[in-house]
Amino acid sequence: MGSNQLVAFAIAAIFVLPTIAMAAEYVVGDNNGWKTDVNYTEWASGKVFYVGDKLVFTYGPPHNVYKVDGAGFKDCKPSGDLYSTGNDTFTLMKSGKKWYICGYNDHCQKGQKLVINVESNGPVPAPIPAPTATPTATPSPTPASNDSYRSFVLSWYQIFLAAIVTMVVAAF
Ligand SMILES: [Cu+2]
Repeated sequence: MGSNQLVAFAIAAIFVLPTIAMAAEYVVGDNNGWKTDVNYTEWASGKVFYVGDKLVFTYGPPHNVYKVDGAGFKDCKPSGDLYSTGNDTFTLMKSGKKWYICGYNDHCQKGQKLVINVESNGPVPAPIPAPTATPTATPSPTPASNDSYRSFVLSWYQIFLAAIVTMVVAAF
C-alpha cells in the first residue's frame, strides 16, 4: 500500500511539477498595467507564452477587458464577456492567437489592445522517457522487506516478553 502511494507520488512529481515550475504569470504592460498610450505589441514581443501561463490585466476605471477574436481586435469591436474587476487573470488554455482589447470609448483605437501567440508546451517532453522505468522498479521489494523486518522485531519482542514472564514466574 505504501509503495503504491510512493509510485503515485513519483509519477505525479515527474509529470506535474515541471508544468507548475514552468507556468509563468505575466502582468500585461508590467508597471504600466493596462491603459492607453502603451505599446502592447512591443510589450509582447520577445516573450514566449505557453499553455498554462497566465495573463494578468491590472487597471483602474474606466478601463476593462474583452477577450475578442481577430476581427474584433482589428476593428476594436468588443464581444463576449466583460471583465472589469481591475485585476483580471486569464489562464492561457489553448495554443494559438489570443486577442484582448479595452472596450471603453476609443481606448482600443488608442492602442489599448493586445495580441499574443500561445505555444503548446514545447520544452516539457524531455523527461518523459524516465517514468516507464520508475513504476516497475519499486513495487514488490519494499513491502516485503518492511514486513519481514516488522515480524522480526515482533518476534524478538515476543521472546523478550516471554523471557520476562518466565523470570517473573520463576521469582515467585
Ligand atoms: Cu481603457
